[in-house]
Amino acid sequence: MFNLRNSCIAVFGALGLTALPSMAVAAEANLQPNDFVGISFWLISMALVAATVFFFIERDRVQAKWKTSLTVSGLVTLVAAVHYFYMRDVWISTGETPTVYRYIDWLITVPLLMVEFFLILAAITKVPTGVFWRLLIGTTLMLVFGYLGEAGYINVTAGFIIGTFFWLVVLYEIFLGEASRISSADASPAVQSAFKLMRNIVTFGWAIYPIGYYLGYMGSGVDSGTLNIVYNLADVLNKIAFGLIIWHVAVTESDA
Ligand SMILES: *C/C=C(C)/C=C/C=C(C)/C=C/C1=C(C)CCCC1(C)C
Repeated sequence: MFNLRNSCIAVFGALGLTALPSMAVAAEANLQPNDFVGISFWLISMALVAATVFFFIERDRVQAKWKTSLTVSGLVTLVAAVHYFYMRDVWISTGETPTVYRYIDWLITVPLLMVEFFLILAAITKVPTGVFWRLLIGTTLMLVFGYLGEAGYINVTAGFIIGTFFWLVVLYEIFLGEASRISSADASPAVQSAFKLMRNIVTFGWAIYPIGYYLGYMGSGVDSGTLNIVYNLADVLNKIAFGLIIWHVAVTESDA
């Protein structure tokens, strides 16, 4: 049943959120009409706010066992929306790449995205907690080593190689490991197809970030404006579309 109280909390929470950065960052500069990177930050910020409200309101529509998955989707877009406000201000007022905000955002949202694989399986069958921990720890280490390399604490190439190793660890888990076996053996057709779509996103959608790292720090260099636009668009796929796949399977299974 539609729950007015929850919906109001989601909508007013989201509105309050949009006021945050203007209070914290004295943004002297305004968005210029030819600043396409800044415009992409704005667009994606708003899309993330809308997605957050949507996921939280849609929780009311699904069975209890699917609610956690939608909560997590909403938290991912909520955390990303707040970071996008700050990243947008950094870009608009300094023209610099907001790397540290990106990594803080990733450090929270990426493990949460990965845990969604566990959650959609756990909604329909028994899943050992080892799956949860491997997905969570694998993604966290991937990001920590990427950051250490990018920030200069360890060798750039070492950060890339070790980070990529942990990405492969989570890919193994969802393509060949226990999570993948549970999906093919025990999941309903709707959950199986969501699982497959989601792991393709983790393969192809996620590849954009290590490619950006490689080009920016190890290859011939890359224009920071282009890189930010590409990352911003990638986040639409990897955070919003990913959440919509989960929403779709939750609604399908609840109505079945
Ligand atoms: C919403 C944001 C997402 C899904 C970000 C994902 C980021 C990655 C998959 C980053 C991967 C990296 C490596 C595989 C190697 C080391 C450098 C990183 C951290 C860029």
